[in-house]
Amino acid sequence: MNETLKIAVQKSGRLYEGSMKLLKECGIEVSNGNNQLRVQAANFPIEIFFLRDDDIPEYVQDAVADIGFVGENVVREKNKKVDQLENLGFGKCRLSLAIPKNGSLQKAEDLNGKRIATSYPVILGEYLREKNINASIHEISGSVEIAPRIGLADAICDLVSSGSTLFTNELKELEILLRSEAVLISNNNLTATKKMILESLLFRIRSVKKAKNNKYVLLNAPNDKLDIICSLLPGMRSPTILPLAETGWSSVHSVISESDFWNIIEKLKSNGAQGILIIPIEKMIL
Ligand code: PRT
Ligand code: ZN
Repeated sequence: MNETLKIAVQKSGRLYEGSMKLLKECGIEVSNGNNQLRVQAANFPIEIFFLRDDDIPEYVQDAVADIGFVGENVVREKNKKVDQLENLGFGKCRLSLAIPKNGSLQKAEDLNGKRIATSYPVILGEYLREKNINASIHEISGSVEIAPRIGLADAICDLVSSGSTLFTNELKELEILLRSEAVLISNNNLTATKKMILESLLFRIRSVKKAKNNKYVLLNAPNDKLDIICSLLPGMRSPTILPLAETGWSSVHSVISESDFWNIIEKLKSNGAQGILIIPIEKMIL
């Protein structure tokens, strides 16, 4: 039988959708209809294992799976011997210290002698040692945010995304310990064939990510403004310029990065560009 790359993905939870969507965008067809534990992709040599996110780093370290999609927060907390190869652009959150909104605690140093509830004792322990803060860590596995209200802890260290959980529990963020998103981790002893499959998968993932970070822009410009407009549009090489039926006007096509988007659009408009169309890019191969 030909070798396949075994990939561990969260079975259900916040990373499931993003992981499956990314594989789909990479052109990998998977059916997980019957809620199977493992499934073979139809058109790419990978086999997907659906697991609890906490177990993924260990399974990848022990070569039960070859690679995995998992939150960087879990990778850091579990501290297994795996290679972290690529940020995946979803599952974004931060691991933060939070304190009661109207309590006596004001700053990190006030946590000396206090109790902090968390599911991340390793990362929190490192932080406290580094800052020379002598607080006790209470490890709990869920609903960390209620710990101060029920008198179990004075502060918490938990994942935050929108901040609404902190808000409804009358807590406020004090400090960010880690910014996290889903990452691709790999066993560090893959066979040559598995490495080749991984390279091919990484190439697809990077093409999808690049496309998401860029937009295709089409606009009309008076010919006497083409120089200035083209200088605002670096593109993949240089912009494409095509004459319009109306004399004295051209159509300009290019690619701009999401981060520059609003800034550039304003400048294009003020330099005479009209009929600007912004189109999402599906894949981008450089
Ligand atoms: O069953 P399994 O063990 O696989 O899942 P799980 O329940 O341990 O994990 P899950 O699905 O909750 O989270 C999986 C991963 O998603 C985490 O390890 C993070 O990498 C990522 N992630 C992104 C988050 C959040 N955002 C997030 N907001 N994980 C958890 N939360 C929780 C947080 O713990 C808190 O309870 O959401 C609440 C805060 O959210 P906001 O929006 O109110 O701030
Ligand atoms: Zn978990």
